Amino acid sequence: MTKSQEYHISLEDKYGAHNYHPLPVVLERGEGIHVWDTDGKKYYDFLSAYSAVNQGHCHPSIIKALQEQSEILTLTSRAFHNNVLGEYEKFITEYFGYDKVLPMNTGVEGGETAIKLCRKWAYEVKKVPENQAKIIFANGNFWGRTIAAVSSSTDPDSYKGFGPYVPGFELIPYNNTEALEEALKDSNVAGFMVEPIQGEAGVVVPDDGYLKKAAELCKKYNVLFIADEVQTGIARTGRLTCCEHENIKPDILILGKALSGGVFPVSAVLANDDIMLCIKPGEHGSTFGGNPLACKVAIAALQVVKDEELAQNAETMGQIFRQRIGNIKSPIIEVCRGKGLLNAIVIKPFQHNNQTKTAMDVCLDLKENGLLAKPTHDHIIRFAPPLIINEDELNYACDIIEKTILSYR
Ligand code: IF1
Repeated sequence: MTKSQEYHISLEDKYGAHNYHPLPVVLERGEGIHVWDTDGKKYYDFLSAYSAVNQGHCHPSIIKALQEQSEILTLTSRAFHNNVLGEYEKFITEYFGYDKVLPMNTGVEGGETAIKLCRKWAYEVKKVPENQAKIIFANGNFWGRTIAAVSSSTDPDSYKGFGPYVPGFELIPYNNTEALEEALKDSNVAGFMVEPIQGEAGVVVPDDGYLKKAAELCKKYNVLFIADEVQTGIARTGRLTCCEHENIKPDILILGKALSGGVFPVSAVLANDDIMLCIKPGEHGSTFGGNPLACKVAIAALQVVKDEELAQNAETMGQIFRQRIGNIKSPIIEVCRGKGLLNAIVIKPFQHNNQTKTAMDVCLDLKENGLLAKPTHDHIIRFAPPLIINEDELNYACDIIEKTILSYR
């Protein structure tokens, strides 16, 4: 650790809340799939800011959109119309195939918006008695840090010490359609909100057909199927949305993160009129939601996904990644799993130089070898590079991972 890096970290330590424990690296530049630290060391970014920079760091056309609009009009609030919002709403609703979008800023605001929309629909359309609407979540879910989000969490690190919790949330096992059907029999259930692949839980991929069956059950019991695609969306798993792997269209689709290419906080909730119009003027909003700057950035970010065929690349590169990592002959890798370029390895804790090594230790060694990744929980390492990565770069990164894993022999 150089003096310069120690200085930057000391400022964060003294003046910033201690709500994170970052890897000991201080970044100062990002371009494409690479980031550089303050000493000029270059890294492969295999976290992509938790899948927010799918298009690569500082993508030129997204930055251009940001620069141009930032000199014209950045924010009007929704008290007035502007000449950008409608253009963006038309673009994104046609892009994903929904009647309407409710624009917000962060992923968790998207989740909150989806829950409010679902409850409103329950009272106005399904005729659930007032204040009795229930939303079903899966064990292991993660959709942010608000009180509602942690109220649905099964991870003590997320919810402990933040009660009392939001009522009307029920939990069932993930990847279990029998448990889901049992829960849906309650006529007060309004929605089932689920990640098509659970990111924070450790890239937990459900069985083929789970999502399709879940969507069918929701239809059967007149319950809204809400897909949290904040992390799995925007081409990350090898399709534009992860739900597309099973040809399902959620009643409510939540997007965030790479919707802006990591350039600006932009999230969106998409639904058709019969659901979206349950929220009337003045019943929901946000100061920055749908601001002209965010709209122009999001249009550019989505255009990049299409023009550079990022979903197709994620699919192809993901297969190579899982094949390469799956072939590493090492007793410490339990499994390599994922879809597209959202993958993870499960590490068996192991002894090395008379020390018990965990996923964090492996990430520290990966960093020394020029690749940045972060563990989720003690024994899982998520690998999620920008979707623009090409085959040579991917193989070079896999060489780094292989060299690091084999160094523990
Ligand atoms: C942190 C995790 C990932 C998300 C899904 C909604 C949101 C997220 C599926 C909320 C956000 C971020 C939050 C960030 C780290 C990161 C994360 F490790 F926390 F769980 F990606 F897996 N739905 N995930 O993954 O979006 O409000 O953050 O824009 O809080 O540490 P947000």
